[in-house]
Amino acid sequence: MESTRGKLIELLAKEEDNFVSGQKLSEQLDISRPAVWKHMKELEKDGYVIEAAPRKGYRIVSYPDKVSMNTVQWGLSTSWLGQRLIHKASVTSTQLIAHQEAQAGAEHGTVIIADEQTKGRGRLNRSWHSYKGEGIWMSIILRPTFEPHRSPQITLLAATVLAEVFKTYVGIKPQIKWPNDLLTNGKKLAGILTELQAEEDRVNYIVLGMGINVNQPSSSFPEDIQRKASSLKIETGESLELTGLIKEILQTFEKRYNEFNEEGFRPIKLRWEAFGYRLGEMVPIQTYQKEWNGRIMGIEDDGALRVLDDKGQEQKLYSAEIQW
Ligand code: BT5
Repeated sequence: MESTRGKLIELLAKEEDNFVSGQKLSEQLDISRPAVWKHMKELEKDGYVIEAAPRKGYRIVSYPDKVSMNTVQWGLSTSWLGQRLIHKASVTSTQLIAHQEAQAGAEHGTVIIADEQTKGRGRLNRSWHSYKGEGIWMSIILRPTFEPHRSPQITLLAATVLAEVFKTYVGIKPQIKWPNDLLTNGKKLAGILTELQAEEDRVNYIVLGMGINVNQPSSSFPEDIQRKASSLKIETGESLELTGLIKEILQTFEKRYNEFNEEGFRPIKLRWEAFGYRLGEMVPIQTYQKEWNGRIMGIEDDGALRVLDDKGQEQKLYSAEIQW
């Protein structure tokens, strides 16, 4: 974050519990001391608690637990993802805003986040419950240079990123149900929706939506999904700070997306398989034409699901609705 305010937060954050003098801040930021003071008042409005001590200077006592463009961008160590970030209190769907922004020319890596969605959507026009302030409802605009047929790999990439963050940052090991669900103990923690705007041989843009249940108690979920949905709080017993988690997801996503560009799908495939749900098990599969039983073997180098049917024949599934 290159703004004066961003630099100010970084200077204060570097010192942690120590005070930074108004003089030093004014010199380093090349602004007057009254201007420094004005910035502090603005930070307080965003939820930062600042201590100002005569002759010592300023320090940050606590960071806001409020998602905003500033609180997410502060300290975000990405180089392209989230450099432009739009935060809204309430929207119909972040996917919709992302499409509008992309059509108006928004750059690769633009992120749209909302506290609440009134018409959050899943695949096939299903709805996605997006409770105010209890989860991460976020869409990322990507402008990849690969061919359109590779875009389903983005869903798998996003799923492995969430799995990795849940494991290392939150401390729970989730499972990925192909292609877009993150589960724990069979319950859905997060879902991914990848929408594509493409011509025959060229992707105009991708809108990658992620819905992550973070701080809901189970009573938050409506009855129809209460048995099949969970949140990180339900799993860990603790509330999580949304901004920290958003940053971690964006940073990990950028790293893995860069790796995907340089090395292709293989590293994602290996990571995906480490989290694969019911790998090696026989499960009922419903494709458009028929219902059958198959053994989930893993994914192919192009992201298709590899399944052995009951005759031992290998099948590749690309877009089937799988019930298990
Ligand atoms: C998905 O669809 O899992 C994709 C969800 C993507 C949501 C994000 S939020 C940000 C962005 N903006 C949007 O409007 N959407 C994206 P699908 O696999 O079709 O699953 C939908 C099904 O999950 C529903 O039919 C319900 O059964 C269930 N469901 C709905 N809300 C849920 C929730 N909060 N937690 C768990 N399950 C839910």
